Amino acid sequence: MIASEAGLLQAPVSVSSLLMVPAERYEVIVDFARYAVGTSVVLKNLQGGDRTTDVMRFDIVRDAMDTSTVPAHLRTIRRIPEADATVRRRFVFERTNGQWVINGMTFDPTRIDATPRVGDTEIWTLENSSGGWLHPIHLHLLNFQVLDRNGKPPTAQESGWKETVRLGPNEIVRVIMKWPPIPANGGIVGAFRDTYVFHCHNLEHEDHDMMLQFKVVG
Ligand SMILES: [Cu+2]
Repeated sequence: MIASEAGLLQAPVSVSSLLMVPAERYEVIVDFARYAVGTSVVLKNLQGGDRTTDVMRFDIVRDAMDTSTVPAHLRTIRRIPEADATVRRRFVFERTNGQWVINGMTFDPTRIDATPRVGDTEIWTLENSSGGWLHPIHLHLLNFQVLDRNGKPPTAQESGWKETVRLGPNEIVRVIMKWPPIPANGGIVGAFRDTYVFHCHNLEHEDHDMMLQFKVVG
């Protein structure tokens, strides 16, 4: 595995399976060299039950030479220091009174739920207190880093730049982000200082307004 939603990882991670939730994207390099011609390799969805178990089949039909290698170092990712954070926010994702809510609220286009300031570093604590449900949390506008998951550092798979994070049943995930600094040319400041949403990316949850919005100010 070499990349997550927002680009390359610092180093490749060797995996035989990946835990993925809706809206997450991972990039992988598959080495078929070990398989003989005539072999079929099937990419499986291990959580698909009997509906979507087989995702994709690769038929090994010929020999070919590939001299490429995967670099041991892909890019340098500077971890955002936790000490840089000056603002902390907490969002609780749950099901209440038959509705999917964040901090007890559903989406309201006339309400601003957070006003991060340009240049600030923030830590968001995402809590899933309604056991049994998994919520993929997706932020618009910017990429973040996973600070910890249930108090433990992120796995290598989750250690790159992200814009969607898995929030499993009864989990607490902290993410850290730096709000876009004012760019030198000033040209896109206006675009930053605007209203954006963040939401659960389960379609049936987001379609029932499990979404809040923030307005970037400053
Ligand atoms: Cu959800």
